[in-house]
Amino acid sequence: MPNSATPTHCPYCALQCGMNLTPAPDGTVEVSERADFPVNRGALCGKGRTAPAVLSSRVRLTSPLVRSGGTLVPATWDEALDRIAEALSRTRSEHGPDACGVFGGGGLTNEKAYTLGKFARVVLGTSQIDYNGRFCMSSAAAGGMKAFGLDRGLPFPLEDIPKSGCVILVGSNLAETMPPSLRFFTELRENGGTLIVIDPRRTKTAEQADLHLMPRPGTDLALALGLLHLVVAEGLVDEEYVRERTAGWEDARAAAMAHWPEYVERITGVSVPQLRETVRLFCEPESAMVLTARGPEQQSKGTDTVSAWINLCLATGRAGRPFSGYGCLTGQGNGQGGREHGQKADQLPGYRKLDDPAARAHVAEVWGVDPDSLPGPGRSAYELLDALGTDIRSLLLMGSNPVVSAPHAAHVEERIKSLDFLAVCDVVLSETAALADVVLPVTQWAEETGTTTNLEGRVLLRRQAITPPDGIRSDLEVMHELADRLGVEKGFPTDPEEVFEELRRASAGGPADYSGITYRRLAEENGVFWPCPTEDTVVHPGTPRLFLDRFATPDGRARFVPVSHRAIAEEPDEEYPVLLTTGRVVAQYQSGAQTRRVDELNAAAPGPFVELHPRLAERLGAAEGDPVAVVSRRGRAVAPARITLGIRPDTVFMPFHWYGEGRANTLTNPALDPTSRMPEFKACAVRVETVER
Ligand SMILES: Nc1nc2c(c(=O)[nH]1)N[C@H]1C(S)=C(S)[C@@H](COP(=O)(O)OP(=O)(O)OC[C@H]3O[C@@H](n4cnc5c(=O)[nH]c(N)nc54)[C@H](O)[C@@H]3O)O[C@H]1N2
Ligand SMILES: Nc1nc2c(c(=O)[nH]1)N[C@H]1C(S)=C(S)[C@@H](COP(=O)(O)OP(=O)(O)OC[C@H]3O[C@@H](n4cnc5c(=O)[nH]c(N)nc54)[C@H](O)[C@@H]3O)O[C@H]1N2
Ligand code: SF4
Ligand SMILES: [Mo]
Repeated sequence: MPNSATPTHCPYCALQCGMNLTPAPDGTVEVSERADFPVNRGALCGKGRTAPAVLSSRVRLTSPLVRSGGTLVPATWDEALDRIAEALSRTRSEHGPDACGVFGGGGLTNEKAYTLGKFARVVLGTSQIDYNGRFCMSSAAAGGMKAFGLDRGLPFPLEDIPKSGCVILVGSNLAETMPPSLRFFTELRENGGTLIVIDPRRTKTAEQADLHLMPRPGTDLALALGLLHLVVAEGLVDEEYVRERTAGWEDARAAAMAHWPEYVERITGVSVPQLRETVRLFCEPESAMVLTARGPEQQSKGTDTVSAWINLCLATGRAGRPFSGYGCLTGQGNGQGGREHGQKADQLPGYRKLDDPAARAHVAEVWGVDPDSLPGPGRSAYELLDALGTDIRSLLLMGSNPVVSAPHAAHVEERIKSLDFLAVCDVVLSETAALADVVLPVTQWAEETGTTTNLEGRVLLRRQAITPPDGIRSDLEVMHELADRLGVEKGFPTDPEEVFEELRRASAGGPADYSGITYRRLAEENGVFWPCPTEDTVVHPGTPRLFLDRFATPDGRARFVPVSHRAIAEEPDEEYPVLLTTGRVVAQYQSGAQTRRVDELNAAAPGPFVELHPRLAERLGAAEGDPVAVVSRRGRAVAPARITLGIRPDTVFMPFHWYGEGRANTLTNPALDPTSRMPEFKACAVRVETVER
């Protein structure tokens, strides 16, 4: 490996900030500014700056581990791989292929996600594969597909944001979750545009807003419908646009008209004057955007909620036009690419559908298998985890730590413990890996090359910058070895570029067409936006902006979807009178498996807490820092009180990055959205109590 700086991208979130990495003689890696990448122009958050720490031998796994007499002990690669292959074959012969489960992650590169989907269907022959992206942006994906016929998080580059007239940010705390992106919103305001933030908490992001609405958690659907009602009542519908570029307006209009502003005020707690002000700020400028993140999406009605926000954009002519549109701020490093190439239960590469005969035929040909041998769609992530130990007897897990991050986590932990066999590939011994029968230590990020697709749909080359320690293999090598042991000798290359070449062919002609993208182009250009088909005579430039001429539906028109307000799955009552919502803090990432192992990040965010309003704290008799218990129908969690005026008095907030007694997901409700199968992470009923210590 060279000792000079390698330009690459961050391992963590969907911004995929550009950075330079230089190995130092003492074995550490220096992170330095890479100003040529337009998303972050050199800026990094603390997680990106400290990312190499996770790869140091002090914290990472360096040898395969196998369970022996109840404990995990070091083993050779052959021993560990043989055990996995034997367990999977035994499960398959005793219980059938669908008794083997596979669980992936949106942090895996495109090459890994693609190979994992192929491994499940071709080697194991199982339909039971899904991934943690189901917990992430699946509601936005479903809403985007319904309306536009295509799901790409943002249909425009982030650089368009400052040129818009108004942006409504619904349930995103990007000042903490994507800090370098805050600049685009600051520039928006400097250019005279307005920023509206909708969040039950006064977050660092909300502090930047011209207008901050603080709805009750779980009521974004009603809020969006109330705004659309006002748009109609005030004669602000763009009739010509609706006529020419959309279908289905009448039904959506009728549904919205039932949501009177006063009724919406009662549901959401957002006053009618604030609703009117929002409509004014959104409709006055020539262009405007709505961006959603996990706040409104992680609800058991997340898909309908996204549809309601899209309806608002369509009625006002704010989609498929310059500096206007609906977008979802995807979360994980490869949250976008990870949902396109086949690790999702119902999907084949190129964002093709597993139940579409033409898609099956195309992909089966690339894979050199009979289309009829491909299994059908399987269960969604939570349903899959819930079936562990019953229908699903063995699980291969790569790129997720569900013992911390899944809803109703104590139950999920029990399900995992009841498996006949669990194999986990990870960089560190996560809480889930600690339960495994075999743990494989794999290379990650700077130790290997691969592509990711950021939240803008920009495909990027993440280059290898350092040499991995001895004794570690890549996920691609693991799948190659397992395939070989399970009787499939060909079709599982270990070279990422070779995998990408196959992915190009598999995605060709699909909605997420990568066929015109090569590693060489990615190295020369600063990423390429999909769709990027192969063209005979010219090089396709990629597609930074979607829908400007037509939407991706058969007739080119966007679809309104009529939706109506409904309650959250578990409304507060006498026994559980408070609402719990959950989310993130800037210094920790997801289940914390990686960031809890970095000293600087731990010093900044050492543990869980319960954010609550002074009025609620006073009623409880809790002072700042006192341990408080939060109890739901699923369990009890304890963490110190953090008292703030920046939260609704009827709501408490917990970040979900920790295991143990402060694990937020002990409490959360696995009620699923009927379309996206997204769990209701953002609202459940709890009671809060003081704890004697
Ligand atoms: N530091 C850090 N950054 C991350 C991550 C991380 O774990 N840590 N994870 C990455 C990933 S995978 C993702 S998905 C993104 C997530 O990025 P965000 O969506 O910004 O993160 P969250 O904190 O989950 O939720 C955002 C906000 O939603 C609000 N909220 C809660 N309930 C509701 C509600 O009912 N309605 C509305 N409108 N808002 C509500 C919360 O108060 C919170 O401020 O972040 C990415 N970046
Ligand atoms: N209460 C609550 N729960 C939530 C959420 C919430 O807002 N509230 N948000 C949900 C969301 S949006 C998400 S995305 C999930 C995320 O939650 P998880 O799915 O648990 O995600 P991570 O913690 O990122 O776990 C990734 C694991 O893969 C490992 N890893 C990293 N890179 C690689 C690799 O290349 N190969 C392999 N084999 N392993 C690798 C890491 O070390 C880590 O152990 O949590 C969800 N859970
Ligand atoms: S904002 Fe996201 S991509 Fe950028 S440095 Fe931080 S974690 Fe990495
Ligand atoms: Mo996510």
